[in-house]
Amino acid sequence: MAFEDYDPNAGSDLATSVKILISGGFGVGKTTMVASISEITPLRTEELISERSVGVDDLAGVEEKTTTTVALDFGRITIDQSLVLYLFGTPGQDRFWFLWDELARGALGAVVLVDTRRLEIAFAAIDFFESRGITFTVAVNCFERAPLYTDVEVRDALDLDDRTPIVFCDARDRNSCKAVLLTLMEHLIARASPAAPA
Ligand SMILES: Nc1nc2c(ncn2[C@@H]2O[C@H](COP(=O)(O)OP(=O)(O)OP(=O)(O)O)[C@@H](O)[C@H]2O)c(=O)[nH]1
Ligand SMILES: [Mg+2]
Repeated sequence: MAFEDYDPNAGSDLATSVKILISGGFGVGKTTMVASISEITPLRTEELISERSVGVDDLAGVEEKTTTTVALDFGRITIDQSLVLYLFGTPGQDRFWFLWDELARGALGAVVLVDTRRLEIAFAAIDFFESRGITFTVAVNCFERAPLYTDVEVRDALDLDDRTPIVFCDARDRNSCKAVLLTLMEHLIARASPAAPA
């Protein structure tokens, strides 16, 4: 269902289900975010990063990482009795890009998680959503050793338009992840309102 068609007072007892993607580059915290926020045990498709990944996966900046998502993460969060979000975490590595089109099918919106130590790996996800007209919010996952930038600096570095919200979060913290999703939902509502610029 398109967001414009969503009517919380449609007279049905059934909640509306909305598909949201949690995306971004390799090792930015996508699986962590889905696990933090999901009210069901999340489905994960993690595989060990093996010696065979050497030269294939770029581990620079995330050397301590031992597993990686090879298909998707899946979780669910109930916003209220009329709205349930289904969360799909994308794989982060280039070699799983072919899955993104399938995962994005029917998605209402997306979160692009970024790590300020490796901002440039966010471009692929941003380009993907911009080119498909999928509304997204950027969430900076604040790793301890990552440089601190203001939202203005992040917007500038990622060449984002003024309307795309940027939020700072800790992917390990449920309330922080909830705030990210609420920002995305508010952005989707603003985009869908008749007064919103095209
Ligand atoms: N310090 C800190 N560590 C984090 C945070 N978020 C995630 N991590 C850690 O960073 C590592 C990468 O997190 P994942 O959630 O696997 O990242 P991902 O984006 O799903 O990775 P891929 O699926 O391989 O692309 C894990 O070891 C997490 O425990 C955070 O906010 N702070
Ligand atoms: Mg993952």
